[in-house]
Amino acid sequence: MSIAVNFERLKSDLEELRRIGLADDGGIYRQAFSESDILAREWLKAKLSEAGLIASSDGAANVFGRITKPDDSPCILIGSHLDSVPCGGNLDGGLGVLVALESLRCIKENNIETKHPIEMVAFSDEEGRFGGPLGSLALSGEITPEDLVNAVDLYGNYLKDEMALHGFDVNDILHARRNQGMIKAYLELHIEQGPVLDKEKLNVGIVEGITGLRKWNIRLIGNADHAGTTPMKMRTDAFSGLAEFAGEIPRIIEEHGSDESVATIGKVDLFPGMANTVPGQVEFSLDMRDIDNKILDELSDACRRALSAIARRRMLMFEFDIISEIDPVRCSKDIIDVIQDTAESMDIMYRNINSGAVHDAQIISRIAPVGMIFVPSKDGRSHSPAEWTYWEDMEIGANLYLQSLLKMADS
Ligand code: HGY
Ligand code: MN
Ligand code: MN
Repeated sequence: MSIAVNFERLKSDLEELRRIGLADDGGIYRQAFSESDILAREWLKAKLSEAGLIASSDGAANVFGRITKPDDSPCILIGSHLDSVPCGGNLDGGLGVLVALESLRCIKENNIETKHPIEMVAFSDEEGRFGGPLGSLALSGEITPEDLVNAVDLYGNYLKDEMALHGFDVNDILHARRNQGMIKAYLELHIEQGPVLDKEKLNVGIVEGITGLRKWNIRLIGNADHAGTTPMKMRTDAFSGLAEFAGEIPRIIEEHGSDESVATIGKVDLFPGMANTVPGQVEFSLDMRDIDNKILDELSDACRRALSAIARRRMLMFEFDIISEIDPVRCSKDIIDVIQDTAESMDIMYRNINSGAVHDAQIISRIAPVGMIFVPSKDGRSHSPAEWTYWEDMEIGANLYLQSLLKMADS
């Protein structure tokens, strides 16, 4: 192996990053455009400058780092994201960003000249607090002025206001688009966030397909009534509608989904939310995924039909907003081959794998070929303080990433 990552340095970076947004419950709170998310971006920029790399950011507040000054030659883009879900883990996105940083530092320190320039990125709002993966959507030119006006989180905070709090103008997002052809390829290292690699005691997963996603915000509206005086038969109880739908999900997946289909109700708000009042309205999120787009369409259609039947039967109003629709994608076969050959030359135990999580790579695949390297998640846990990857797996994954990157940058 020509050069290797400085793993002690990578570990200490991870430890420093973990302290940004760490709460007493052990969770990471680096939601997009929160104080700690902004701190993490500033911290990364300082790390880039400390390493003598050229730090910059764009209108979507994506943070970039390069060894050489930007010119008009297509680059190999590498990176991931620093934002997290509330009470999340430090490795989801953070590991990919820091392995990209470490790769750039190694290449610079060893004075390696590559045929194609390499640029790293920490994308904004990959977790989709305000809808979809904002930073990569902005880079691929998919954000419109209308998206910017309406971008709001599940608590009613508008993107434009959250960005303005930190001196960003939401309209600058429209200038973040990279011209077609300016990205030759994209490589991302990420934790698997699932149980497969850990169960099979493998060091690495080489990603073939990345799941598609349909994310809705749903309202069922009935009447708020007195909990004591309203007979059961006279109620239009919105929560009962949700409860019935939640019970229907396993049947809907059995009849319309596949073994890779998942559906999650992650956030529920009841109105008026009092113990002695029949809930007049319920607002909840629905996150549906599958690796096959046709199945995903059938799954979402079946959910829509079930919800309208339940609403009709219970005399409820049913409304839903589509928050995000991301199609499943295949990673580039050429990049998979490069990673595979490199893994074999390094005697790394790997398997090819599909991703049940969505990633910035999915969005970037619309403008460039992409590849992803997974490292195992202990017990498959993620989006939780239990998220962890053994140090040796991180080091093996980081070195595979660096060697694969060097091949891509000279191909
Ligand atoms: O939702 C996801 O799959 C990713 O963590 N944003
Ligand atoms: Mn992630
Ligand atoms: Mn995540």
